[in-house]
Amino acid sequence: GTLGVAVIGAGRMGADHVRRIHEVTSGARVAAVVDVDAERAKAVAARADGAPVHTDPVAAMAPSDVDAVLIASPGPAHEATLLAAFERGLPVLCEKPLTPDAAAALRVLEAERKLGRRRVQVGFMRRYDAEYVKLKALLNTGQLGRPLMLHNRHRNVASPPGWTSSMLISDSVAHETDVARWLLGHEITAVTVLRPTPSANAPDDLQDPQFVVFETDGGAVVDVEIFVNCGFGYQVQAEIVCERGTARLGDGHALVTNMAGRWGGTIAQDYTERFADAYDREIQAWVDATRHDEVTGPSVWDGYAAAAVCEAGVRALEEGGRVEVELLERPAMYGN
Ligand code: ISE
Repeated sequence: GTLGVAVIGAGRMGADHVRRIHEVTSGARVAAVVDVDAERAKAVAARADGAPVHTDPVAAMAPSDVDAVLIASPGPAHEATLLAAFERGLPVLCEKPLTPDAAAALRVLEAERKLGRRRVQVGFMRRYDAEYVKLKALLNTGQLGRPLMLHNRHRNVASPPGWTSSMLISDSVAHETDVARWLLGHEITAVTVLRPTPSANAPDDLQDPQFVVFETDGGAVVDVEIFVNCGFGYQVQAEIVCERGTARLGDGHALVTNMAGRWGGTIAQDYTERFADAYDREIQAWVDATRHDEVTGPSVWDGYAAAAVCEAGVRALEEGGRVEVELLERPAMYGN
């Protein structure tokens, strides 16, 4: 039968996934919608044939028609929900960040290791974006030669209320930690953060933009411009520089128009738009694998590595200078 998914968290991402599972994904149905705000959960569930609503994730996992859990609550709530899902033997898709810090990620990793098998796919959706997939495939052919540098630009229109300077790293640059590790096949060993004078359009006291530099164990250097109040659009761009050539994505000139003496295109305004196809493929891949009792995609190890890099990044932001990343040895269960 179809996979009954309890969606935990009915905020922007949770609501989008409920819509997706209901309308786009095949082989899955929304079995529950959970939010601390019951009204919000109800409103979102109404768009999925009025799926059952809960305020407690653990209660939502109990019914026998719940086969899997999609966690889209705020990062600090992930750990408890993950551990509860493990106890019930339920497979999980967990939105990024897996956890806010490396110590919590390690606890999740230890708990999954005790199960003796992977149960979690982490929501690093860029790995499912058509352009990133093509770039990864090109790198795998070896035609470009050895990667030397990866330049990234990551821009949001505006930061949500209450956004802090460290969240630019732990919430936004988290994506580039994963992209860099995945594209290069390296671990990140050190982080440095430079701080341009903040934009006048950023909220008071927010260090925005930031310029983040990673060093990797394969000798590559990665830079990330993170700018979350750029005002004009949602942009994610990357250029990899290799020994025999370069490749670049995210220029977004899929549709070019000519009108009134100008040529141009449009810029997406947020991630649910820019990465809509990636999210569709990500959730479909998770549902397909889960129905075959398999787990694919970004792992708890990847979530842990991202958390460790981001933690070093936040220290580099706050204290200045270069901060090294301390990673455990990768357990065999997570491949190499
Ligand atoms: C948000 O949580 C995301 O995951 C988006 O992809 C990212 O662009 C944004 O900066 C984050 O806040």
